[in-house]
Amino acid sequence: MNLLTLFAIGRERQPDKTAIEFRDLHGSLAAQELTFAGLHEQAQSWAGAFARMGVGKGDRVALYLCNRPEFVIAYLAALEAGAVMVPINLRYRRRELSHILGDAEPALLVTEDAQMPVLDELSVADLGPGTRVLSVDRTDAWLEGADAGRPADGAVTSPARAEEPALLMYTSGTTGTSKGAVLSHNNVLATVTGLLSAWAWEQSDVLLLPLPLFHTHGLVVGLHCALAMGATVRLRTGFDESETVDILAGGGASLFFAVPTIYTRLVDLLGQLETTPDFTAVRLFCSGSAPLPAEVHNEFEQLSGKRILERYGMTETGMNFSNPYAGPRIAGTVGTPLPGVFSRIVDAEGQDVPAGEEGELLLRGSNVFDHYWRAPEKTTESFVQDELGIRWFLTGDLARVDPETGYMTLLGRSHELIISGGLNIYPREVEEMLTTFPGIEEAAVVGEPDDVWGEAPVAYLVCSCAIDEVELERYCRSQLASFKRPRRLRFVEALPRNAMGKIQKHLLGVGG
Ligand code: MCA
Ligand code: AMP
Repeated sequence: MNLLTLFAIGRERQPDKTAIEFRDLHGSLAAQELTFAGLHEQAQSWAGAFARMGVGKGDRVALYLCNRPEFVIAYLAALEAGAVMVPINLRYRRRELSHILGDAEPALLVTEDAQMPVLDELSVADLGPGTRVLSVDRTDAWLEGADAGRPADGAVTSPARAEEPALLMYTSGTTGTSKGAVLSHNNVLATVTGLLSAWAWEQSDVLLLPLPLFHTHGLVVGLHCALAMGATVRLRTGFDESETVDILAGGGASLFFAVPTIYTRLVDLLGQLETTPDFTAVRLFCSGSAPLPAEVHNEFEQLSGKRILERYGMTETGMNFSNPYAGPRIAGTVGTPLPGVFSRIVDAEGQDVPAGEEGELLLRGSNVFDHYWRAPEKTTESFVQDELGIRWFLTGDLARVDPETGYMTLLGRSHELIISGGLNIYPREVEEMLTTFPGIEEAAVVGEPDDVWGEAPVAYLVCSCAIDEVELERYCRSQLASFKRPRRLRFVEALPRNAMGKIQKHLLGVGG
């Protein structure tokens, strides 16, 4: 079974039911509704066009699109063609885009007219000679006659086998550039089937989804589970507090998946309302991608009457741990392993620690990816083998299991990763960019606590001359996704270093 056969099960249950109900909250895209059958038909048609353009087994199809039905159509079409989908964060700019495109070498870059100004900044070399750019707003230019290339039986394609790759997902790299995690159909299937049973998905479910489809949370946890179950997704281009409360209180969704920043904002809004909205119709509120502060967890319950289910995942692994659907959901924990996920917590020597003690979390299971794209040494560094020869993935997350409840708490990360509003920022990438600004000699970026975003990047700078902060902010925005730009600058004479010359980041920090 591959992902398409899984989705066919959902579709065939009720082909005429709404699969995607779409609204563009801030832009000008038309509202749309697509049935499962309609979605399938369009995906087939686009797959025909892709195949006629030469896209085949194992080729990469990159999507640089906002949340919109065409994202889903293009994704399914890529799978139909046997291709591997590469989702790209819409906030990425030239530096990030050229790295991903250069590394993935996609045959197609499927985008939209609104992104053309960003893509116009890319040179031919950035884009790669073999990459063809298609806008979903101009399907006339490339979809016409797509059916002409379609065999009589309607099978346009060569879908992949279960062990072949479905997704190439770029995740922030410790080396300053992101690396592509290759996820097979089987890997994604393992997460999806695990979640369908763990969270008791039903065909009648309606998921309100404000999260971007270019990350695992929106794509795999949200879209994939809904397609597999034949449930409806109310897809939004982003998050809007008032619309969310209106839909949820109006009985318009049974499921809501979000990151902690979204719950923080909902708590703020709910706290200001005179009457408590009735969320009875919502059977599950989920949080993940970053730690959900216990006070937000508890305040949300007081204000909404609903207890959030927190879970834990990674791009490389899909979902790993979850609080129970039926059972106590403990704030500050991520619960227990999902079906088919195996975990260990080890000390610095790689020895298992007793329950209650802290160590690095190791994972294995069908959900765990096999390798990073074209980066064998990064793959080797990311796994260890046990005495039975079984490979365990080194998550870099520090964790402890409560000996009484068996629930796991995440304590931090062994790398320097900053998570801002559910989006990852690797300090090294920002530091490298900052030192290309005239006058900045050295830069160290650290995460500091932030009430709304969870963490925010703060830059410590050693400069040879006065820096124009407005100019620097403009430069940061032009070089990297805007969420990565330092929120505060601190000018220092020198960065603290140890005897080896390594920057001692722990000596920087709040007010440091
Ligand atoms: C937006 N901005 C941010 C962030 N998002 N700044 C810091 N951190 C962020 N996360 C900035 C923009 O750059 C912009 O700045 C300003 O906020 C307004 O942008 P806007 O798009 O209007 O923001 P928003 O719509 O309010 O977005 C906030 C958000 C969004 C809804 C929380 O960040 C979001 O969807 N986050 C979730 C991402 C996600 O799905 N992560 C999962 C990946 P300016 O105005 O200055 O330009 S992790 C994953 O998938 C793993 C496997 C897992 O476990 O789930
Ligand atoms: P990504 O690299 O985008 O796949 O993000 C994965 C990382 O997000 C994990 O390694 C964790 O550090 C973090 N993460 C995901 N879910 C949670 C959670 N519920 N609590 C704390 N951290 C989380």
